[in-house]
Amino acid sequence: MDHAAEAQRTDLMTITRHVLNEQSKHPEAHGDFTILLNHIVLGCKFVCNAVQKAGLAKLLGLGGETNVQGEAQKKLDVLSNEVFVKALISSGRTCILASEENEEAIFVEPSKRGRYCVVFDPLDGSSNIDCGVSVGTIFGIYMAKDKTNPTLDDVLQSGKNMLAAGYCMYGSACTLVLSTGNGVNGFTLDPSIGEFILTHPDIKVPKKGKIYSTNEGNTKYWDEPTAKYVEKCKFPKDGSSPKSLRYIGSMVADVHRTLLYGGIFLYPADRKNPNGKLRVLYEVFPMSYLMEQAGGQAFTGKQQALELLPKKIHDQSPIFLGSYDDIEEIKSLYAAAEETKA
Ligand code: AFP
Repeated sequence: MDHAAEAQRTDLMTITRHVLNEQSKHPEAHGDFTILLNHIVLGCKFVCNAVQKAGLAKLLGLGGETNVQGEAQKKLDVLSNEVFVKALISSGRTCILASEENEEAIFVEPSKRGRYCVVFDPLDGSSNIDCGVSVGTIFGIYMAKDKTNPTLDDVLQSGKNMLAAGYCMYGSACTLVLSTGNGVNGFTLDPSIGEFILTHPDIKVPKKGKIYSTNEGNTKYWDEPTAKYVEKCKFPKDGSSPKSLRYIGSMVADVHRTLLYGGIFLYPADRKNPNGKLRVLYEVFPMSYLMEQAGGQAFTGKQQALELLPKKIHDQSPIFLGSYDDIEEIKSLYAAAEETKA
């Protein structure tokens, strides 16, 4: 009998236990973050179940409303948003919420307010649901300056001030990846006990990867550094093998693969979208935070992604994130382009 394996099977590190362990390193902590996280986890379990049942429950199809980006909302987007908003408010630990699905930030009523601000995309990649592709929830957590008087500036902070970020991927397994500023850990939902169990401790993104991930259909709109970079991926001049292209079109799934296997995920600026497509608060920041915490980098084409200071809750930004060395390469191409301009 393999006693070590047996011990691991019976000594389960659940996500709550993990966060409580982290909390014990901060004697000043009151457990508020653990309570907040428990409510996020509840939302993830609910959405996971809803995504799996979507076809059966006839939840697929258009919800009849349009979100702030003018995209048709699926019923599951609406449902997921409602679940997260209600779970976050009922935690009693939040004061402002910014969701991809709500045009305006939500200010929690004073009697239910706590110190945290949560930015989130309840169901990212939802245009992929009809064909069963992995989708996910992305979230980031900040602290409000004054919970009794929260202002929009509390969610328009630089990504550097994020206290925690994560995503839950609803795929072949339900996987929650979390960082509270002390590395990145991955938890997989064990449906038999309804708990997220630590399955990917201390995730480190490989220093260099063999995969690039982008919507290459946009090539004709790209700027020169991006075009040059992708050309180098396909026709490397240093004798190395070309990189493989993998693109799902669902950020959580593309970033999850990048985190585990290495490489680069890019959604650059282009002539159609000069500010890129992906949203700073609830796509770019949480994923950049996770990538940096895992030893990788995140760059906008101009600066470190986490240094951005959003002006509006639905601001967009170009993004290049992934393995440290791969991001160094794109950074040097943008630096060279700047030098020729000067
Ligand atoms: P949806 O939520 O509308 O499916 O958009 C997904 C997304 O915001 C992000 O998850 C993808 O990385 C990106 O858009 C894909 O964009 P393209 O379809 O332009 O490649």
